[in-house]
Amino acid sequence: MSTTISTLIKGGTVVTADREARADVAIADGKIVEVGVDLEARAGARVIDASGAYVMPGGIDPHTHMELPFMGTTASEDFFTGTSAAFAGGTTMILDFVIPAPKQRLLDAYRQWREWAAKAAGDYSFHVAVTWWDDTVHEDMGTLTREFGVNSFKHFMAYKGAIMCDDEVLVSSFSRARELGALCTVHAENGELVWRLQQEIFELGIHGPEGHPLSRPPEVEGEAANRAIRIAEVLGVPLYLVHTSCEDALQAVTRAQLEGQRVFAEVLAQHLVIDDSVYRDPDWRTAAHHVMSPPFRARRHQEALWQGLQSGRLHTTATDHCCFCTPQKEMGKDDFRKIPNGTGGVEDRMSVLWHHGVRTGRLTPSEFVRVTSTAAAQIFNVYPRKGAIVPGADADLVVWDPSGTRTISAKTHHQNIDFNIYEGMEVVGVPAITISRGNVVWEQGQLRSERGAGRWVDRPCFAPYYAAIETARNLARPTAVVRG
Ligand code: URQ
Ligand code: ZN
Ligand code: ZN
Repeated sequence: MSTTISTLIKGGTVVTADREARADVAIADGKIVEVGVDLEARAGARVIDASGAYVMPGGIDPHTHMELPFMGTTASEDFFTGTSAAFAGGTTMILDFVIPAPKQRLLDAYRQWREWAAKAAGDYSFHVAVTWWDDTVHEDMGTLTREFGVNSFKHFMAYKGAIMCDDEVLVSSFSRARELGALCTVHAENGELVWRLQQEIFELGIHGPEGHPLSRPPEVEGEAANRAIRIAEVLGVPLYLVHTSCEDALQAVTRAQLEGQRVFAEVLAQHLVIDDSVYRDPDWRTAAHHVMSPPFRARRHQEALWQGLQSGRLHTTATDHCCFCTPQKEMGKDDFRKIPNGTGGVEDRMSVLWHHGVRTGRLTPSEFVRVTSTAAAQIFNVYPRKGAIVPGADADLVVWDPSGTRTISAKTHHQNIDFNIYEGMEVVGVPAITISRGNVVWEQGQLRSERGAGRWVDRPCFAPYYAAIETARNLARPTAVVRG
């Protein structure tokens, strides 16, 4: 049965994670149906002229927090406005987070987040955070993997007194993830040290946003990264570190990877290009708007992160898009510990990475596709449905104009936040057209997103693969020689 091609993207250079070549892309019923040279458009099909442009898989942002209730307020970006802004930046799928309150059933929290996300314009999936432990958590993790398409569980090692996991929770949850073949992800900062440093710094009389990075030095992230990696190693589970922000954490990741441990790591676009001088800005609002965790670091960490990305030790890029407007940030006007942590950027990630990554020669176009889309699809097991340009894949595509320019600004962005951490940054490389499951949702500066058009994306577990590999690895370990 020949499918009726609805859209034909002609004349572009198709770029995937492993190659770039001149090719046309035919779309029907929301799927890619053919990729080849000089494809013919059927009568009635829309033809998109992509000559001079790249045709890439739609971006996947593996780390966002739309409408997150956090630190006494709720993030200002919701699932509709956030996935719409993502389209404007070339991103067609987000992986967000269900974050249960301590003692809240994971399943109840999951259902709540699914209700919130029903308004999404773009496709989405959820990591589910384990913020406490008892038998119901053990049970719900199983139900979420078997019946609800969840294959990743998040652990915050920071945020003491709120959602922080101690080692007991980490060990219980990582062990359960191993049984299920699910992936463990961590926010690696030592929450006890942060808590102590926050008190000491505040008592010294430092109450402004400049106190925030002082309470979360790189060592605090390095310790937690190493601890999570070692726990994962002993338990024989793969691990994914979110927002790796400094050399200290990257060194822990590098050591483990060199020893053959399966450790994936993510870097945020903003940590690659913004440094900690923002906290010394005389305008309180500017400094407060950059309060996120881990904080922006001294410039020397950025080169290490770029090297990590170029060498493949950092696999994915994300944004941790968690927006709080100025009045919300002012909740911490007199106490930096009360400034809601989070920054935006879901609309800017791909242009920032193209401008600072591809145009500087740090990344090839294919590496750009890998770190903005394909790696996340593969790690979280939605490839090749997502992150690929092959027949059968969802028609999530971006027609990328490598010479288009944009000056990033809160005055013109589509994100629901009154500040932009990249304010004034001039970038070269912009999405001309974004296509979500075959629908043109962004074209020449016009958003055509539709409330509720986004779909939940199931993510199957890896059980047979990881369990087998890790078991083999553990069995291969030299057994201790007990001397008589
Ligand atoms: O820690 C996170 O990832 C969430 C709560 C967003 N906030 C942040 O500062 N990164
Ligand atoms: Zn985090
Ligand atoms: Zn986050």
